[in-house]
Amino acid sequence: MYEQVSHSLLNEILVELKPEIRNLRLRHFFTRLGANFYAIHSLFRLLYGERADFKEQMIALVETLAQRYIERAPHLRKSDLAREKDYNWFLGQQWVGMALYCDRFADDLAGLAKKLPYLQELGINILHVMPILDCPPEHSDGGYAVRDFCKVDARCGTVEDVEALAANLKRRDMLLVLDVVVNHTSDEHEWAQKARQGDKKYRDYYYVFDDRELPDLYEETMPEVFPLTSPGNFTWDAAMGKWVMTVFNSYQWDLNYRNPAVLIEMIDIILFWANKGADVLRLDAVAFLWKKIGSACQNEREAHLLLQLMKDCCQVTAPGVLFIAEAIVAPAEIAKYFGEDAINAKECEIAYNASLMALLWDAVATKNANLLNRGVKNLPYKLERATWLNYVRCHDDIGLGFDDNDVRLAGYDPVLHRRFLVEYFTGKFPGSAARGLPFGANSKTGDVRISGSLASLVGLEAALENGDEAAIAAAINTIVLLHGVILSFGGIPLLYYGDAIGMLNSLEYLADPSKRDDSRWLHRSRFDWDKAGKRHQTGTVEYRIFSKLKKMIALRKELSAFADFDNRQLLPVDNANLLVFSRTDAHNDRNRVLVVCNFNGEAQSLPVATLRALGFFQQGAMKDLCTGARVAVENDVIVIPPLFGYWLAD
Ligand code: OTU
Repeated sequence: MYEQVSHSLLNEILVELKPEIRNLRLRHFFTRLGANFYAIHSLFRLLYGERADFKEQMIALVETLAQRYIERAPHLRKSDLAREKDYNWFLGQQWVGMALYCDRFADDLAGLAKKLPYLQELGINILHVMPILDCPPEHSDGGYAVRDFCKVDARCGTVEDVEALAANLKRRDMLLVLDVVVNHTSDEHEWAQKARQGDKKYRDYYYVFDDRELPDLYEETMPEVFPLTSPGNFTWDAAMGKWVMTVFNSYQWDLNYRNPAVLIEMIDIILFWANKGADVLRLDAVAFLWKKIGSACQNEREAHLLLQLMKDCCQVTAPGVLFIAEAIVAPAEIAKYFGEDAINAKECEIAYNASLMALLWDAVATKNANLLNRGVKNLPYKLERATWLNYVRCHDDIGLGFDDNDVRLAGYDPVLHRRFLVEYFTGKFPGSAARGLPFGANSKTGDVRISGSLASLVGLEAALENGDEAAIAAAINTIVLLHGVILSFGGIPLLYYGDAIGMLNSLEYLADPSKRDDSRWLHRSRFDWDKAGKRHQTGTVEYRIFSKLKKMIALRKELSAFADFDNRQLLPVDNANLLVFSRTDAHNDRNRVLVVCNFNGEAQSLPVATLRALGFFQQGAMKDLCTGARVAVENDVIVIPPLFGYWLAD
């Protein structure tokens, strides 16, 4: 029934399109529109079917898709066709990413282009340039409070610089990832300014209220994202004399997707950046897209429908472009951002694996893999043609988003255990050498998150201060171990810019009143190129970290078993200090790697009887691919050095 309805609607729309669109030769566009129209129409109808202007809005959407297709450069259309053909192209093991701030890593986009050889030296071939769009300097939230979605911040350069960077990366077989902040705008965005001036059209772009009646109802069930710096979810706008929904900072106005015009604007922006050469778009804060009184206003079904629509529309105009879902939510919810009710990913092809990230930090603090094993075992089922973005550290805080049930099964009380982790990483726990700071402490819920650079959190800063060589070695080993997991786990590893040279916390942000209260700036320092220079000096900390990561990255790219085709098997072992899993080449099951990680500060032994039954250690020994060392079985066990990971093969 709907199929007929959608088809006849498509016919009508095609007739009503602007003449300049109708007359152009858009063969691939119309094929893709035909293939996706049923889905687009059904989703659009579910969200906006009740509206009197439904058909006008559908036409506006199709025109947006067509306009952006017309403008899409020939080389991008060519790459779309190639990727449509080789549709699993991003699941291969050759991809390794890094996220960085353009202005903190290099000065600007032109300068960044000159630093690409550094990234290539390490083996990075996916570059996530964190937000570079125009933001009010004092109220930028690190680039996530956008004032103009089509203008690059003057400090970074111009849109042309982005295009030049994309072209440069392409020549190097590297991919460009850019952010699209889909959930909110800066309060200085033109839409917000117009809303403030009383323009009804733009007031409908946001959640604006005359009084507290509805805001109070929302507040009953909405959690707070930044309870310290921006408590509550609504802000009084004096100029307008009204309340505005501001889930994040008070200067970030939430967009109202109940209005289809907002969705069409955002799809237009997505396609604008696709046309500037982005290979992948990171959609920020996607869990928050739909607000509903009586709910937490996160992970709502409609948020998923919106993402499916964004994907289907992108499929029509720029099918080669992938989406990353940034949804830092409960483990069971994250995987839904690959697409609900689907077999193949129909929302975002890639999702931040925030669960693995948090579990790794638990293993660092407890020095065992007890909760890590449970969490990995219960990682939700992932769709085909979907992959995780595995990371140790990113620009945000570390949230302790474990499944409470897993925490209990691991033998801990959830509240006490989280308290322990916060005390551990802020260095308050006896014996802890971590140098983190709390972030977003919420006195009402007791929730606290953690800021700090990887190196400082694993004790490198303290160890260097104390000149304690054993502690320095342990910190370096921990950094390498954690990267060893994200490089072998299955998915795209994403490194954070200072971590490969062991960058420490920076307290510089405390001098800046606009940053002072946001401890996440502790780990967003200016990249230290002098320090990076030491990566070639044997024996330095920088050399010890960089050279090992470089080696592992190169190795990962050679191991077809590390491509992500749901080919990881978690192996239960008796020793709770160890995480053990196997990776098997999806096309050749004799091609296997056994990953064995020891999170404890003492050497651990692993009985091999069960592994032998699975076909490992048939020759009495296996080879550690990272070091080339032979790992022999003695007394029916192998020994794993402290804070060390093996990648074993026959
Ligand atoms: C994202 O963050 C960005 O990564 C943050 O840097 C921004 O401040 C924020 O959006 C607003 O744009 O929304 O889905 O705990 O983990 O705010 C998760 C803080 C997000 C972040 C959370 C996150």
